[in-house]
Amino acid sequence: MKEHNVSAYSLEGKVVFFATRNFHKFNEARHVLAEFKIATAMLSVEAIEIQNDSIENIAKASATDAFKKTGLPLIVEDDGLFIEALNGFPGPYSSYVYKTLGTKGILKLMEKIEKRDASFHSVVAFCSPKLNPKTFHGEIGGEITTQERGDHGFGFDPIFKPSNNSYCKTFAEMNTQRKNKFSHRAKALRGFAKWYKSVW
Ligand code: ITT
Repeated sequence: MKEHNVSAYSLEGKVVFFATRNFHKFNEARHVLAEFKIATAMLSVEAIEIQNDSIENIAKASATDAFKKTGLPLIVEDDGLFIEALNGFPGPYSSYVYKTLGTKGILKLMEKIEKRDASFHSVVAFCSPKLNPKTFHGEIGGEITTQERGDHGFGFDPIFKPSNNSYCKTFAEMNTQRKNKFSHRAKALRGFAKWYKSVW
């Protein structure tokens, strides 16, 4: 599917509000949800991001806060990059670490480390007047490369290579459609979409 083909008009009238300030996340999500004939609307709301060891708790708190601020049923999606050799760091602190150390800082931390296994985790939290936040998980294993590769995507994409792609590419060397075949976010969103279509 071409990016510009995803339009609310071609879908079946189901619209999901996605509270995020990250356009890349929204763009990936709208393609995944379109597979289920669900349109996605980006709500650029500043939702609270609590400090917590669990990205599930962070996603639930953000979804509840965004729902209180907007009154709309919505999803929030929170992610973490977990690097095995660093005992799961940055994990729930990925956002802060990206802003402070960035991809170059992570590569520096890993300079002498040979075992480079890592995983990306995603939690989608749905909040509505009818139920407490409901969550859906997605995960992809891979490794941290030794240098940045690729111009697509965002965040840690240039240094993360998912393990189950025969192309040996980083996420930043893939377009949105290919990344959506593997990604933590796409997996969590597909779980959400199946549930959403069955109950709404
Ligand atoms: P929100 O407004 O939705 O909270 P965010 O950019 O703060 O967007 P997260 O807290 O969910 O995003 O993500 C934590 C960090 O991990 C953040 O720095 C992202 O850039 C990075 N990240 C998340 N998903 C990623 C992905 O698919 N590829 C690369 N980096 C990602």
